[in-house]
Amino acid sequence: MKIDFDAVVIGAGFAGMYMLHRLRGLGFSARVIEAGTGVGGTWYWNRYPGARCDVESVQYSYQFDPALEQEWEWSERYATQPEILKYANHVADRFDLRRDIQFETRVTRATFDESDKVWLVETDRGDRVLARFVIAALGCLSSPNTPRIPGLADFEGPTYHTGHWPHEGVDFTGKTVGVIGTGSSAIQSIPIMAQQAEHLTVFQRTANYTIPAHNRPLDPAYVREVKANYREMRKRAKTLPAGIDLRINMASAVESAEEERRRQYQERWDYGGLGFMASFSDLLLNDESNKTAADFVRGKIGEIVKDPKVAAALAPTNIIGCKRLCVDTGYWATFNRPNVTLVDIRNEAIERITPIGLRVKGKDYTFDCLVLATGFDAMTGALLKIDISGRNGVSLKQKWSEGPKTYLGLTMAGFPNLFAITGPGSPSVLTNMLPSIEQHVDWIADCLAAVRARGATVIEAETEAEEAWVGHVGEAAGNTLRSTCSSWYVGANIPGKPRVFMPYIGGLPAYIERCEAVVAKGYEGFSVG
Ligand code: N01
Repeated sequence: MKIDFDAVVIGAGFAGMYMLHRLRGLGFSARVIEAGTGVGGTWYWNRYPGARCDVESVQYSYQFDPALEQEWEWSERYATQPEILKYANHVADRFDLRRDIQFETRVTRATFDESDKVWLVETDRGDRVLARFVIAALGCLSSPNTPRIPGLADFEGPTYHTGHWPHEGVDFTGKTVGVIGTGSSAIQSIPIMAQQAEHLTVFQRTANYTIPAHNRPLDPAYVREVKANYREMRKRAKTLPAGIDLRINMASAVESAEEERRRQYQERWDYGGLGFMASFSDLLLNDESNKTAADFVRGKIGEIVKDPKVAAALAPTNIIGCKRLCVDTGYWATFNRPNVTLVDIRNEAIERITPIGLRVKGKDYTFDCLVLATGFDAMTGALLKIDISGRNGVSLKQKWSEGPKTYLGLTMAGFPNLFAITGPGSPSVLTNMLPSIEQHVDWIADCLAAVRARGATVIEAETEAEEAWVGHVGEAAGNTLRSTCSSWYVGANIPGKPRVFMPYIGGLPAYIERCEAVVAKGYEGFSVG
């Protein structure tokens, strides 16, 4: 049977772009299929006001090419979405990637043909492409969650989802705006929308923790220093659990004196960013320790927000860091503005969206525009949107009906030659995504080369190896407080989704070691034929 490509890669975000580059380098023919009109993935779609990366720009970048690393100049501590998208486009141009990317095309179905050991990939444009390997580079947070609130279609004004923002931007000047959600996307965009809108009403189901970003232009001397030491910095990052240097303090919060706790928290609050959770090593292991950090942030909210009732409603009650911590610029202070209203809906769901607003607790609110900052069907949503069938016609949907099952977060038993970059069961969203993406891409590229070198055409995870990995992922999750709340990590934001802690929480170094050991043992846990 004649195949069209050695590999089809789905998605042209940072994962798909680097995958294409590696495949080409190994002499494999490849086609990337991308739904958008351009590269960039997350940074192509999430164009809401204030969108930024909460990992510092010098760390949130590719490391596979030292020249690229040296030539690119980031302008701020935390890069904006437009700057990251510019970087993605620069990479696409520099490595001449576009000629193998088919844009504005969505993969709708992928079917494994057992007799010929090939995948038939079909698209919404009617393409039928035969490929030996399929690599899903779909992103972990790329399938927007539009909540099933009655009446949503009846709203007469424009509705915007933060994860699918209009390319031309939105000007809220003179408009009244309702925002549903208070996750990272809302926390980044609310301060900016509030500056534009005549009035902004925020509907908050769960109060959230956020730490100031203290964003600033990058000091050229600091950039020079980073560039001079990039190799060592990257190498060291791989030895840290999240793949980022968050300056982990190995002391325990409960065992430290009150004064020392305050000093640590204040220092990290003043420094800004995700490193707040690294103030002590047991914040996600011990309820009491966690409470000391949560109390500190609650205290800050009380200091910043002038109306005590609003401050109380904004104060989160759950475990800090259980849901992903947010990083903001002026979020709490925004609620001091006369044109911003907080509506606490923790005890009652939104009854319905009306043509001119929404109704909750029997009360009607009106606005011109509705913003859904309601997140994503994380980690599995984008893969399950594609109708994927493996051996014996079993669909991925069937296989994952009780939650995702993978071997190393990379492969699935029963789905030969199919790979997922940063799939469920890998550290992915608990780490700096760029190095995690590169590690997966390199692993897959080396794997394909090894299969070819053996004169084989098929590689497939064994069921026992997969079961053992799924067990290990679950066990690791059970050891932390992170799996204890209703977050998207456990699929709790999507009604009916099986409740399983999806990412691997054992840390990047242990994970990398395991992936390398599998290779060293001749692809242990895989059958190659
Ligand atoms: O989505 P979210 P997000 N009625 O799921 C609420 C990454 N990210 O887009 O918490 C009322 O966090 C929901 O309420 P609840 C980052 O990893 C990164 O903000 O489920 N409310 C919640 O408040 C992040 O964690 C950056 O009770 C409803 C909100 O909507 C992830 O993306 C920037 C509702 C959704 O929050 C997702 O963030 C932005 C309903 N029916 C995002 N349904 C960086 O800086 C949902 N909600 C890199």
